Amino acid sequence: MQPKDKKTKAKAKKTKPDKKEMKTPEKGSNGGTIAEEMLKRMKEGGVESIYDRYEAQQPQCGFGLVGLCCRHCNMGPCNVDPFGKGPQKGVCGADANTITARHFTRSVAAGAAAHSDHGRSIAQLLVATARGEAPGYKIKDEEKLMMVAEWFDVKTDGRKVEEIAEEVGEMALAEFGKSYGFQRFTKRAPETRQKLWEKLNITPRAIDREVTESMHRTGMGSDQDYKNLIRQASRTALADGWGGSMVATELQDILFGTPKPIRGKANLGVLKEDEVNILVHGHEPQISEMVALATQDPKLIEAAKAVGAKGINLAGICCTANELLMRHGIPMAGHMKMQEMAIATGSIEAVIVDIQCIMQADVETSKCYHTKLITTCSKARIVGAEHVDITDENALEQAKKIVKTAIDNYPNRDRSRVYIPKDAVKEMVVGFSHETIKYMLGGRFRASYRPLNDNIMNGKIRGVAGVVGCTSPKVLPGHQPYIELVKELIANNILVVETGCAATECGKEGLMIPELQEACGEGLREVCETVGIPPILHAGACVDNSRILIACSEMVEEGGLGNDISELPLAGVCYEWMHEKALCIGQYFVASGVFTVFGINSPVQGAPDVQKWLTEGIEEELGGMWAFEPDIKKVARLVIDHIEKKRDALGINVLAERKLFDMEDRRKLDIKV
Ligand code: NFS
Ligand code: SF4
Repeated sequence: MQPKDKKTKAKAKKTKPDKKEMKTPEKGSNGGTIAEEMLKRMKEGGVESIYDRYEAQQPQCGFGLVGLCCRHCNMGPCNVDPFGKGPQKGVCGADANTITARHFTRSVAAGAAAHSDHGRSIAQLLVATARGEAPGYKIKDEEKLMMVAEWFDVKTDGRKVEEIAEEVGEMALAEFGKSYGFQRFTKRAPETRQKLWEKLNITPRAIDREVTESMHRTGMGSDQDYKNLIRQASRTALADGWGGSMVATELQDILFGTPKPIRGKANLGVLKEDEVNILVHGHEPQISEMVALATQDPKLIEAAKAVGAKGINLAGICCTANELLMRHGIPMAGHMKMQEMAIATGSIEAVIVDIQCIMQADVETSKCYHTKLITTCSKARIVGAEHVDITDENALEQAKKIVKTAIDNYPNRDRSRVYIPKDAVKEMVVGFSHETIKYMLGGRFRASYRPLNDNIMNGKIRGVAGVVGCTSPKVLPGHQPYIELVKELIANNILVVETGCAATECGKEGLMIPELQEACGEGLREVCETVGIPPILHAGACVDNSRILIACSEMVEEGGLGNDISELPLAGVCYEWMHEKALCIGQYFVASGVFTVFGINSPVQGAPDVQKWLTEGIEEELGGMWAFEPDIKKVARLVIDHIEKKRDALGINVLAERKLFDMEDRRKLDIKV
């Protein structure tokens, strides 16, 4: 356990959110939240947690927190004093604006690299599957394959599915490294948006090129104009949102099926006392899909029974969990911040990890129990973990081996140390891909966003909010800002779409069920009841934010709500942002015209000009902008006010009032719209 020093604790408090403001009442058996309960048990058992390590880091470096630390060359590291007393320039002369903007751009590039490299591996898998080189995988959604083929100008007439899939996979791979041209999926954006990107010269080219150029421009002695740097951050982020992430989402749908509404369960209570518990954690569904298949192997189920277990129970953590849940209803144990808590139930035989958001600390936590931590991806090995290399060619075979390892480990479980909080399990309905939303709104024969647009125009639904992204230890146990936020939004008739760990957080607290209509404002409730959707829609993993982009485009295309995404009454929120991927998502939403609010702290706070540019000036250029707001109540207010501002600009607030008058008035207004 980490030593705690009262002084540092006192200082640290300043950076943490205000308790009273954010407390929500989800209770564990000891009266606190489930997280508090698990953390207490971990502490008592001498098991270190993410919060202990966070506390040990206090006070965190003030320069780093506000973006004023540069170590891009060896004349540094250099700091700029945000209070104006110490140095205002690095050794090379770089000022606060340059340092923060460079740092921001590098973070965006790292985020784009992570999502997009994930997309690349899916494209490689599609090619291997089409060539028959990836046993265990198959093409599950031919309709989507044909749709993507059309975007990629791949001929489909008279060709075999495999031929088409191979070419689509090759074309997708070319999106990463082609020498000329732009991301093909950008053509799915509204025309007005495409023209704006063209004018600003930020239409993304090859994905790898944008990441490389960002790394180049942010090195010592290159780009030193913060607005110019942020433009490159936009182009790189767009290469992810309308490129790498969209490739990942669409090709995963082709290989594993496009999600449809399905019931599932979430929270630590999904773990079973009498079954072999296997956790899959990470982001690449090609690995967890094979593990899921392996757990259904009758021979392995028999083997589990032979060691005294009733069966094999698979559960997920992080985005891998979202992927499995929305395609198969496989339960979700928790989000990023809960990975150690899941291990600390003492009930996990194996944690199978692939890439991203996997804490090195999991090695130590696993050692406190009988749990085996197994890495599977050559891109992400961890010292102290067992490594079983999984490739497209050997995935199913290796997955079976790992499942067998977990089964063999079951007799080593120390029952006296098992604690699964039983009440901690909630039902949720997931799988709202944009195709599903469209279908549910419009019906089988005329899938369409028309009913959504109409209900936004008539004011029953005020607008839409995307609530996405990470969880962070900077939000203390017992505080659930996402929960507070989404409750406030639906009460104000705002439809919420969620992805990533934010979605997990709300799902595990029982907020993703149609019955939640009770908590909605009247208009939203009426629409949700009629259409049969929950007011908080689970749209998938973080790469699936690309689904939200497409939904936005389709809303514009449907008509009545302006000519561009920036005119729609919508906003994005990522309160507990943690990973660089979140910053990249934020920037591609802003560059797509969306007002985007991040919580906790601003990464560019140390440079007032950059902060002002991102939160004000950039709106003139892009139609979207950032806000950084630590108070969750104010976050909700910002979203609601923004949505009303957009409604006013569209003239639909007027329309809603005057509709009560007579037909004459309506006719006039209809023409206006
Ligand atoms: Ni997104 Fe998913 Fe979670 Fe954040 Fe990590 S799991 S890709 S990065 S922490 S939402
Ligand atoms: Fe310092 Fe400039 Fe080098 Fe950064 S690039 S470390 S500010 S000298």
